[in-house]
Amino acid sequence: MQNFKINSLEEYNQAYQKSIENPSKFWAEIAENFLWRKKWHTVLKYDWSKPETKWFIGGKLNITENCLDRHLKTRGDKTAIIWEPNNPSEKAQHISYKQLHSKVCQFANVLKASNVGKGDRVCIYMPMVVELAVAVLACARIGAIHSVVFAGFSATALAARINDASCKILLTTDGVYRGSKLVALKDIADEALKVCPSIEKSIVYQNTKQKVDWNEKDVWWHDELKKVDDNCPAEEMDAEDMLFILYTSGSTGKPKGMVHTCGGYMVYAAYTFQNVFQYQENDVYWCTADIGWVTGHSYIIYGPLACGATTVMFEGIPSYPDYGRFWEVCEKHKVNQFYTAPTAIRALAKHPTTLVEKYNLSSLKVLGTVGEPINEEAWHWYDENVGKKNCPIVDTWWQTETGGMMMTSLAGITGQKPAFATLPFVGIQPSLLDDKGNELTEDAAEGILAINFPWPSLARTIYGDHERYKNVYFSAYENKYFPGDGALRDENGNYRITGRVDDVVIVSGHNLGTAPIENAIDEHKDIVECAVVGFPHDVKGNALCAYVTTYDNVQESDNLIAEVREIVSKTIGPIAKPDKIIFVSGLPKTRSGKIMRRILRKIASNDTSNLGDISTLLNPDVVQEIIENFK
Ligand code: 6R9
Repeated sequence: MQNFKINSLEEYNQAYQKSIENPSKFWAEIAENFLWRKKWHTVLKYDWSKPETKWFIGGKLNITENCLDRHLKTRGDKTAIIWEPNNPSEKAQHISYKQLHSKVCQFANVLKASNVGKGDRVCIYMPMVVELAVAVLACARIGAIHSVVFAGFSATALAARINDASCKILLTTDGVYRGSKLVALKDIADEALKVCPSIEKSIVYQNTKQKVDWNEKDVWWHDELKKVDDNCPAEEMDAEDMLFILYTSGSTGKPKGMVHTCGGYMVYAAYTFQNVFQYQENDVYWCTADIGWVTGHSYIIYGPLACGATTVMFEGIPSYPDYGRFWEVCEKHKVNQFYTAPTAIRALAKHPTTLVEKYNLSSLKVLGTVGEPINEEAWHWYDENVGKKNCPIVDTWWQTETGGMMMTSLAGITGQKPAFATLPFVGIQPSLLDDKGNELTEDAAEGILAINFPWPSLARTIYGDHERYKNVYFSAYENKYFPGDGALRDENGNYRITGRVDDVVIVSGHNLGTAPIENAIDEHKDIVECAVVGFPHDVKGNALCAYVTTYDNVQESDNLIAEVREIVSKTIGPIAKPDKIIFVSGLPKTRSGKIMRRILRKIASNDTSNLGDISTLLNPDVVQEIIENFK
């Protein structure tokens, strides 16, 4: 275990102070806890007018030596990954650090034999099987750059990502089970590869053993493994060499390939993991995200493994075979830290609590959430039913671009406040700005969130488009990173994320963040979740429209509409009362569970001619229904 654990509020305050007063000295001390082939000569150099950020300059390392090799002596037989299958009647797998090391080295040799070397891009389009983690680490082992594409994406989305990075190899599987559904993943990959000339080979892992078409470039994973051994020395990487590309969609335009580098990313992912979750040596940690998202990269693979943790990888979904599955898995593997998304919590809270009570959750010590603002009702449900009011909840605000958690409490160390991400993590210097970019210096304030100083895991560029990187993140305000979120700060310095800045609606001259309004509506006992958007209004400039989903047995009535308006009026003020309240059976969501307000805005504005690409939605069918309901 590294020697950088923060054990008390006082230690957090000291670490924070130090990280602000002398960032280079502070991060150098943290970085000492890792295995470097060669030490850096300069800790940090940055110029955000270019923008350019470099950490641990001159340092040489390989992240897999930090995640695997260095644990072999002390934790060789410790379980690195617990793999829990989609089907609960199948057996879970426990993969030790030794076994994982061997698997990674062997597959790294397969990549090498396939003519993949340092700097080559490898696209990984695989479901949550152990081999996905192996593939990611095998790339890192030889210095190839992995680009994981979520296995729920369409052929068009996959092809666009492969082509953007000119990937040389595709790693995929024959099929995948999602709940009771069997998805022919290779068919989708085949479709994509028709328009991907850079791909030389497609290595197919046999997962479901379903029948597949076979093409010239295809080889079986298991056949390739037979040709190589498991001896593969790690490639020496520069701290600033690329580790991976991960695409994030943003609200408009083509997906951005965020580039993360080896040294800073590793240091920050591990340091946040250790301290936010307060991980202890024999704990079992479970993050329910898919490795296709940044949360899976940083907090299923790299962060936990760099800390020698036991990390659970779940192949299934929260609703299969029923809505008690998460808790069944927590009981089965005696999970200590559990990290999930508000969308999952709200979906689970819709079902009887007997599904939670059925299981023994006494192993749980820490709960976490990420991905969206969590509304207070969901927060309390999580706290009471899952944590039994005995587990601190870490509400972690961060982004694909930031590589690691930015604003969060440290479990049991710093305080918590429902719906607040709370404090900046060590080394993070946030500020709130008004529309003109002036810093709001009062203790309590609300505005646009910006970050004033670099931290080690900031994405260094957008692959192939540095200009866009500059425009999106560093042009809005001079010398500041602009994450695109709004926030408010209470008098104790706790931050609450109020939603994407694009979602701020100006009603009769008042700036209204959508998250607090949604939070108020969600408080109503009949409402499961909601999304609030603005639409043009003759008098007010903009008015608000709330799309709401209700519990199954609830009658949609004028009374309910009045109550919803009243609850907003009471909590936020009459100005925030929605003009329109539309009942829907579901909200359009991205595959990672984020509500697509862009689509809802268009519908509310009666502008449904061009809704953009809705094929990547989790539930595209719901869009037509909402349009119908709106009329
Ligand atoms: C890690 C991840 C980033 C955006 C981010 C913000 C929203 C994430 C949040 C949160 C409020 C939290 N977000 N965590 N909002 N509270 N705890 O989700 O990355 O997929 O890139 O999304 O998600 O709006 O800007 P990514």
